[in-house]
Amino acid sequence: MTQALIVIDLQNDFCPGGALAVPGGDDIVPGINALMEDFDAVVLTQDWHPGDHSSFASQHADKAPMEMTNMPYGPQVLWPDHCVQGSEGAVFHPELNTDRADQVLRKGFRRAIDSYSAFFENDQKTPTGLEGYLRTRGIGKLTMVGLATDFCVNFSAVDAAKLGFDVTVRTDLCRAIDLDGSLAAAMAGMREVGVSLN
Ligand code: VGL
Ligand code: ZN
Repeated sequence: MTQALIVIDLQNDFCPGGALAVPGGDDIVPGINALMEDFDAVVLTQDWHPGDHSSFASQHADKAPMEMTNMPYGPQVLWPDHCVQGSEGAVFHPELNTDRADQVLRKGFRRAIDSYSAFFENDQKTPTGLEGYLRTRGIGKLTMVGLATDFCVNFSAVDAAKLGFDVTVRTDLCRAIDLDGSLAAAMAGMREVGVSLN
């Protein structure tokens, strides 16, 4: 079966020094570059928000980063401004081997909807198109790595498993935000839908 490595959001803003830095986010880059050798296909995802994105706390009066709000599609964490389209923070980590990528999938570009998952936006029904890309290439087995374990990796892995892909998350090549128990919840949620956690 054709296998793809899906590298989630390895961008400057999620690495130390970035706007939404994930602790140790850059430590995983060499291991991910090495792992690319083992795959038929490599897909990179890129968080790609307009400057006035509704997931930014700065767009909500009286809200601070990491607080919750209610969106028409459900509860949403409010983040510091990050991965703004065309900004340095949205660029991939400089050491990531982007040359090896067959496909770069941008997500979170609609102002009104966040998109943690590489497959569906946070309304859980607007597709990004990645499912079609993978299926039309005959790819059935996915390995996921990147940032952050408990948000974009988690949502991508759960959606992929629900869509019927065989999914492994290499947790040693992921790093977490871990907000109010989100990492433990993510691990349990991924296990529940049959994601292999290695
Ligand atoms: C992410 C929060 C906001 C992620 C993206 O890549 O996990 N987290 N946007
Ligand atoms: Zn984002």
